[in-house]
Amino acid sequence: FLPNRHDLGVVAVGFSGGQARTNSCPKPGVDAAPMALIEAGLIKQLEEDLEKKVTYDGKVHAYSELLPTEDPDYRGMKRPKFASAVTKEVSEQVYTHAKAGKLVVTLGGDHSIAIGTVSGTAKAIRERLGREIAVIWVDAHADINTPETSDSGNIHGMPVAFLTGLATEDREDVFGWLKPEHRLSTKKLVYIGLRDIDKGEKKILREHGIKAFSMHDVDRHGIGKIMDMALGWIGSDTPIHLSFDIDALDPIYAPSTGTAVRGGLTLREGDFICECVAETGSLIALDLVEVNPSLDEQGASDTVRAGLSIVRCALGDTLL
Ligand code: B3U
Ligand code: MN
Ligand code: MN
Repeated sequence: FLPNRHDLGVVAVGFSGGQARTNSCPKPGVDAAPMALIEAGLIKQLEEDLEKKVTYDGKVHAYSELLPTEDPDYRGMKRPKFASAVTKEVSEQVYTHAKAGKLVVTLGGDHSIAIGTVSGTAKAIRERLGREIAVIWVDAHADINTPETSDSGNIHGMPVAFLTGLATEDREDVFGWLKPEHRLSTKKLVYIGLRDIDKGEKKILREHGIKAFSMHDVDRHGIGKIMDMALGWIGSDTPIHLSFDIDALDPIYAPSTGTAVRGGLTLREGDFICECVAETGSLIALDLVEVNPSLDEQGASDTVRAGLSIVRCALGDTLL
């Protein structure tokens, strides 16, 4: 039932509007990540070392044609119209690949783009296989704020709320385009790596019984046991969308990211998560987000290299 594991669709999303500090001054750089990853050899490695067939339009999409003339805060969200328009477009791009039976790799961009990627695969897999997807969200943060619980108004802290329907909006130009077929069940969501969660988010996680493995859990059980439990929760033969925020890794390994939090996963733990998902044979999509090569110049190449490793491991690169 799964996509052909050797047939990849790559989407490069140069979008940083989901972590705007102010309307006029977003924290720049995260939109440069796809090019940095590709220049470091990502596509080449997939094609040559991993022998994948890669469909890629050769572009890093900036979606500047979607930039609204005015984009005032709405329900506390910053740049809501632009983020909505971009993620809607990403959703259609990802949907097209997934519907055609491809495993979709999306290079971000900030994590708001997952509103597009997950909604795209959820819809495609429903139509193609009549199945609900599961999502493994690897991140220091839960990204499950609703517009009302968010302190920052940054949409990259909200994608999971919109995807699960915990946040909804009627306005078509502010995520109202998200329909039931795009959505993800809170029961099919598993977090790994959490260590910086807002008060409102904790309440949401608790009240909805969402499965979450924090760094405390990783320390207690070890990453091997965590992966057994995470995959056990999802159940075998369930299509898996892996959304990997590079800030899940400890800043020692991935310093170049917008909101680094100490005490994270080691590089090996990050790779191991991806290898375990690859072994299931159920991976349908991978997002790699929040790499920001312009922050911490020294660490940028380490961070890009860590990102490359994550992608290779998720796509089944093994030593033997
Ligand atoms: N929870 C905070 C911080 C945050 C979430 N995601 C990132 N940072 N990268 C917020 O803004 O919602
Ligand atoms: Mn994130
Ligand atoms: Mn994060």
